[in-house]
Amino acid sequence: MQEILSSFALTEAKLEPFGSGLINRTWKVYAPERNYILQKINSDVFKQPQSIAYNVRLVADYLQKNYPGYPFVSPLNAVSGDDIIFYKKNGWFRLMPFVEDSFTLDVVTTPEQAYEAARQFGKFTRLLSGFDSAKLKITIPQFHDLSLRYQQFLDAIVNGNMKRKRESNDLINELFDHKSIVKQYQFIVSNPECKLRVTHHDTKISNVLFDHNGKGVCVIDLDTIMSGYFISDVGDMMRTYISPVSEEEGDFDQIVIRRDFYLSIVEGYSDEMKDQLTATEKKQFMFSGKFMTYMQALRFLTDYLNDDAYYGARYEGHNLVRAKNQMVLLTRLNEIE
Ligand code: GN1
Ligand code: MG
Repeated sequence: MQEILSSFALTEAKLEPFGSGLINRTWKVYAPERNYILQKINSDVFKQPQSIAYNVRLVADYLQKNYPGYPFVSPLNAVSGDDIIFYKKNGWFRLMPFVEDSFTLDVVTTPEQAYEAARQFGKFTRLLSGFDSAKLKITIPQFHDLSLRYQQFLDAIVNGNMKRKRESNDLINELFDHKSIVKQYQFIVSNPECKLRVTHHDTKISNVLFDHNGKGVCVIDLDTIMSGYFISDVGDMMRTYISPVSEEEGDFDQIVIRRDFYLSIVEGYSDEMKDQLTATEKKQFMFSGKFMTYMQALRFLTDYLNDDAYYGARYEGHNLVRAKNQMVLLTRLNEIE
C-alpha cells in the first residue's frame, strides 16, 4: 500500500476500508492536507480498467465545459500523470478526492431520500443528453442484457455445482415461471422509441452523495457509465429503494412495497427527465423495477450455481439467500398492479 500511496505523493497517509460495494475494494485515505478515496478495480469483472478511466475522462471534460458547476468526482493524476495505475503484484488502482461534508446511505429510509437520489440519476443523464453515448467504451459487455443473463443462468444449471442445483430447484423453477419478463424486455428494447442514453447502470442508494441537509449532491461509482436504457437506472432504484430491507436480508417477511417510495422515484427522475423520455418509455416505470429485480435474482442464483465466483459469499448459501430475497421482491412487485 505504501508503494501505491507514494505514486500519488501521499507518504503520511492512513487507510481505512470504506463502503459496501461488492465488486471493487475501497479505502478512505486520511492525509494531512485532505482525505481521499482509493479504489482497487476488480479486473476479473472489468477486463479493461483503462476503458473506465477513458469514459470518466470524456464525461468529466464534457461536464466541465458545459456544466462547470456540477460536482463531478474524477480520479486524480498520480505523479506519473496517469489517472489509473497498474501494479504488477496488486493490480489496478485509482485515487479520488473525498467530498467533505458528504455522506452515503446504505438503505433508503424516507421518500425524500428516494426523490433526491432519483433526481440525481435523472440529472446526470439529462446533463449528458447533448453528449453522444456511443462514444463511451463498453466496460462490461452486455451488462444489463437480460437475454444474456437468462442464458448465463441456463448455462449455470447445466455446468454449475450439481449439489447446489438440487438445493435451489424450487427457486430455479420460480425463475423459469417468470421467463416472460425476458420476452417483454426484448420487445421493449427493440422499439426505436426506447432510446439509448448515457446510463449509470448501478443506481443503488450508496452511489449518491448527500449533503447534511439531506439533499443529493451528485452520483458516484462511474465504472458502468455506458450507453443504455432508462429502465436500467429507474429499475435498479425501484429494486433497491422500494423495500425497507436490502438484497442482503434473510428475513423475507421484511420485504414489502412502500408505494410512496415508488412514487418518489418516478417524481424525482421525471423532474429531470420528463422532456427527454418518449411516451413509450414513460409507460415502462413499473416494468423497469421488475426487469432489474428479475435480472438480479438470475445473477445471484447463477453465481450461487457457479460457486460464488463473481459476487463472493460471506457465508455458505449467501448468494442463494440474495437470489431468494430478490425473487420475493419480484413477487411483491407483481402484486401491485
Ligand atoms: C454490484 O459493486 P457494487 O455493489 O457497486 C454489481 C451490480 C449489482 C450489485 C448488487 C459491476 O455492484 O450490477 O447490481 O452488485 N456491479 C457489477 O448489489 O457487477
Ligand atoms: Mg458499483
